[in-house]
Amino acid sequence: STVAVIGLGYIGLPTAAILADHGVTTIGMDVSERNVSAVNKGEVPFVEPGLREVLERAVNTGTLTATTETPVADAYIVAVPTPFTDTHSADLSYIEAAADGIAAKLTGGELIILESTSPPGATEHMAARILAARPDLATEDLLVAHCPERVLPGKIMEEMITNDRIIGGLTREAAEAARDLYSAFCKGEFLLTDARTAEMAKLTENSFRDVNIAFANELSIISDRLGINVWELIELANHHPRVNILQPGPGVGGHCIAVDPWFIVDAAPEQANLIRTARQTNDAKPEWVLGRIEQAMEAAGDSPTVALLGLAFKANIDDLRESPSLRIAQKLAARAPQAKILAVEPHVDELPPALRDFSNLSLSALDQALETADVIVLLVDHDVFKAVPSTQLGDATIIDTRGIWR
Ligand code: SAJ
Repeated sequence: STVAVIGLGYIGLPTAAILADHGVTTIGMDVSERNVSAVNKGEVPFVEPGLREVLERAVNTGTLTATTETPVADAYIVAVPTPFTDTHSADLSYIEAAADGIAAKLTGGELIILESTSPPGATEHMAARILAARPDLATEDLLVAHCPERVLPGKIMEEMITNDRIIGGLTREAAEAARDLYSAFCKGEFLLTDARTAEMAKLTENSFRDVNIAFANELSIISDRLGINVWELIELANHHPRVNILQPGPGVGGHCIAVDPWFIVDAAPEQANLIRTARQTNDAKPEWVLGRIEQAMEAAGDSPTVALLGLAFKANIDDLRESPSLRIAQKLAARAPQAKILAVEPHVDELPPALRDFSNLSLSALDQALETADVIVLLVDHDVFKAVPSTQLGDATIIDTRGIWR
């Protein structure tokens, strides 16, 4: 039997590669011609440790091929983006486009799995859209399930195999069929439920983390005001057997935790108060950091040199999506034309589009930035930054938003 994976991004590509590497005939589909030809050559268009080896193997043995057309298959895994709109509601247009492509290929009896993070009701919506396009098929002709992906970027190849999987079927039969598909490679536990609960479970996990990071971020602002070292504070409190506070930072980034809680807020706006406030707290953190940087710059004189260490949304990856560090760099460059801003991001070769138009900002090597900066701002806890000895920081003013140099 053949599995088609629709969308070859951060989730779809590893899923397709791992499936194929476990002997399943897999066809990857993506609208991007460039992605498809890269994949067919065994090349990974983004950084994810361990993916390249598995992809190469799958392509070389011929179990994985990629195409820009939705293929005929026995099972479909939809792993397309679900971004949010300006009003913080989910944009389902990519899911709808995938559904339309799949609908045209069905003969009846296929399994269709939605993996994309989705607001409650999206799986039902996808099934209804397919059936509307194919009035010749009956509801019982399709097996539809929602199996949210919960792997951690940077550890995807490991977690995709070891994580437990939530499997929400529109019917019990659909859930069981999805479980059988994932058992080709997944060693975790399979947790069968209905589609709506599965959708909400995924959103809940990321909201849990967002709320807890918001708590840490609020503590860091309170501690700053009270003259307390927040890192020491949290370390001490975490010695309590039932306390486990997360780490403050410059804000929350990525395409998941900074987005998913809004889907809950959008689905229940009157009730989701804590979840909304956490989102706002984390979204406000970059502005607070900017305030600290501006203070330090003022103290450093008329045309200070500022080193910004890290642009990615978290440690040891090259992903800049929704990155608070990127936002801080962009705002600082716009607001401080008199300053010389050196952005250090060892995981990228060139400035991202958002930073290209500023004459006062350039990409810099780490050593050079540390040598010349009056103000050093640590934004991402990359290992290369952790390894910097304190002697190399000289007498610059240090703003360490991740607490790695305390
Ligand atoms: N962050 C902090 N303090 C912390 C932890 C994280 O400020 O103590 C920040 C990070 O720097 C980053 C953001 O939060 O900007 C998110 O990073 P993350 O490592 O917490 O999570 P993601 O976005 O890489 O992946 C999350 C994971 N979800 C959970 O841990 C509940 C992952 O398992 C999901 O698969 C992924 O979202 C997803 O795709 O939904």
